[in-house]
This record gives sequence, structure tokens and C-alpha cells, in this order.
Amino acid sequence: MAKRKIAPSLAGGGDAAPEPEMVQLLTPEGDRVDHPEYTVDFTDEQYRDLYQDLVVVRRLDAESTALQRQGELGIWASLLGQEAAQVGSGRALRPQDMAFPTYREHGVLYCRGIDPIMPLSLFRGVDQGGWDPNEFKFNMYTIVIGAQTLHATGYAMGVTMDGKVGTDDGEAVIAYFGDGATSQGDVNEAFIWSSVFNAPMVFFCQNNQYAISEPLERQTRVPLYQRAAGFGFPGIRVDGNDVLATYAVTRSALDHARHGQGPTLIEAYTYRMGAHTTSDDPTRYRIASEVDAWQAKDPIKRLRAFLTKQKIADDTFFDEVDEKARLDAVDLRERVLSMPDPKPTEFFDHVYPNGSPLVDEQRETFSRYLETFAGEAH
Ligand SMILES: Cc1ncc(C[n+]2csc(CCOP(=O)(O)OP(=O)(O)O)c2C)c(N)n1
Ligand SMILES: [Mg+2]
Repeated sequence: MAKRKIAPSLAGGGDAAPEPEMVQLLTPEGDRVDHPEYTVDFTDEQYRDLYQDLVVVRRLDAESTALQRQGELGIWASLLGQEAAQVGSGRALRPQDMAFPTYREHGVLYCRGIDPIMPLSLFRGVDQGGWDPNEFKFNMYTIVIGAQTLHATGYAMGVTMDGKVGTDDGEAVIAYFGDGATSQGDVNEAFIWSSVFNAPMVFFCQNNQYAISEPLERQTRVPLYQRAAGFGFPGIRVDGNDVLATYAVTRSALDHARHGQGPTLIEAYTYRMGAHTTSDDPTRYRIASEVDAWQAKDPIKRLRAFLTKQKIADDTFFDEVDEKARLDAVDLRERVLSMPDPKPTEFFDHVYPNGSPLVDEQRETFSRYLETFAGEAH
């Protein structure tokens, strides 16, 4: 164990004012540090499982980016660099907890036990990307920035009304969003409603430093987690590249919520190592040295260093995990390539559950239009 009690901030260099401290349990070098309030108590097997989760979600993400580059997906929003924030918080959820993701939470989706193929049909454009949110306790991906924080708050208020908070088995709700989303009215409204109705909410902000090309300093003059104070609930910054700290902080906030003690804002301090989406070119707005500095804080490298130093895992284990990740990626690719194309008129079928004369008319018109192409190659 290292000597110091609270790790100093890992905030990127530069001459800006010193960044506030954040909760850290694992340094970038892979050393465990203590924190007065947060800790984890994993078995060796659980540590190895966490490592496997991180490697697999990164590998599946890389495969999805490659599929997009080869024209097999319309677009992809990569989680590269944010694996620890997502796996740490995702594994902290109890089965009864409900999660509301953005479009980037592939790692949380994986932790919820959803087949990683599910969102790919959305990004391939063959369907609306569906799973049963109630079955997996994981809502649909939400593209509208910040909107899911209000959906989550309403849901969480319902959880309270149903009498499902106040015990160890209570239900907590987590909403994921980005640094850019904190500038949205929806997010601020969700903070207010959650606060005054004491909703069992955890607001999990992955501060990956950018909203597309807009850097963090265009969203805020104060550290994001400090905003919570103005709404009347606790806020905390955690090292989002540290899967152990992220797990510990999220677990604690969820337990707080499920016991009826109201919302928490968690700012997971991390970095988007890739592009915003495959439609973006980050070299146009950020410099390579910044990316290099964050590379040194990589979430997977530090856990691997810890497992090696503590003799919890060896090279044979790391090779096995790589091989599992490779096979999962091959399987993902094969299943994406074999997705059937939908009928062009199919989307009319899903507008209303029982149909509507107006939609029927639109389907007819569109079908007649399609017939004008009959016999033509397309
Ligand atoms: C209401 C709304 N406004 C604008 C957009 C376009 N848009 C898509 S992603 C994005 C940036 C979001 O940044 P952040 O919240 O930091 O999340 P990140 O993508 O970095 O995970 C914007 C402005 C949108 N999808 N929805
Ligand atoms: Mg962002």
C-alpha cells in the first residue's frame, strides 16, 4: 500500500488553476492507494473479471469502429478511454437498479448482460435498436443530449411512489450523461426535480473533456461535480480511469439513493481517446501531446500492472483474456454482417402500436414511389 491517503488530481497539465482532488484507489502505475471514505474488497477472481470486462468492451468497441470504417455501420460512438468509468459504474449496479444511458454506454450495456450485438442493429440502420428495458434494467440509448436525465428522474420519482426505496433491497436509478450535457436545460431540470423530490438518483457524468469539438472550459467555470451543491445534493469527482474508485464511489451513491437519502452527482474524470463519433476528426481541435498525456493514465494498463504486481494474474491469464476478446469480436462481426436488411416500408409498422389511417396512407404513397424504381439496379 502506498503512503499517501488521497491521491492528487490527475488533471491534465497546463498552467490552469490546480484541479480539485478526486477519489482514486489505483494510480496510473498500478499501485493501490487508500481513501478515508471509499474502498473495495474484491476477491482475486473479481479483480480478474473486472480486467476481462475492460479488455472485452475495448475490443468490441474497436471492432465496431472497424465495421463502420468498412461501411458496415452508419456511425459509431466509441467508448475508447472510458472503459473504467463504464465498467466500474456498471458493475456497481445491483440487479434491481435501473440505468438510463446515452449513445456511448456500450460498456454499461455489457455489464447489464445485454448481448453487445443489440445496439449494432441501430447503428447499422436495420432497426431501431431494441431490447426490453425492463428485462435488463437498462433503458434505450438516447441521442438527444441530456433528455435521459429527465426520463430517469421521472422514473426514480415513480420508484419512490411505488415504495421501493428505504431498504437494502431498494431500487436506485442511474443516469449517464457527458460534460457537454451539463449545459442542457434538461439536465439542470433533472437536478432540481431529483433534489426537491429526494429521488433515488445517481447522476453519472463522464467528463471526457469534450462535447464533440467543444472543450470543457466552454461548459463551465467550476468543476462540474461542485454544481451539485447549488442544487442541494452531494457531488463528488472520481478518477474515471480507475475502475476500482469508480466502482466504490458509484456503489456508495447507489446505496445512498436506495436508502432514500436522495441524489448524488458523480463526475467521472476521464478522457475520450478516440473521435466523438466516426464522423469526427479530433486532430482538428486537440493536440497530440494532450492525448499522449492521457494515454499514460490508461485504465486497462493500470489494472494489468496492479494484477501483475500483486501476482493476482500472469501472462497466461492475460493471453486468455485477449483470445476471448478476439473471439467475441469475430462473433460480433459475423453477426453484424448477417443482419437481414429490413423492408423499406417496415418503419411505418412501428409508428403506432395499432396503426393509423394517416400512416397507412403514407405507407401506400411510399410503396408507389418505390415501385417507380422496379427493375432498376440500386
Ligand atoms: C439536444 C441535442 N443537441 C445537440 C445534439 C448534437 N450533439 C450530439 S453529441 C453532442 C455533444 C455531447 O457531448 P457530451 O455531453 O460531453 O457527451 P460525449 O459525446 O462527449 O460523451 C452534441 C452537441 C444532440 N444530439 N442533442
Ligand atoms: Mg463529453
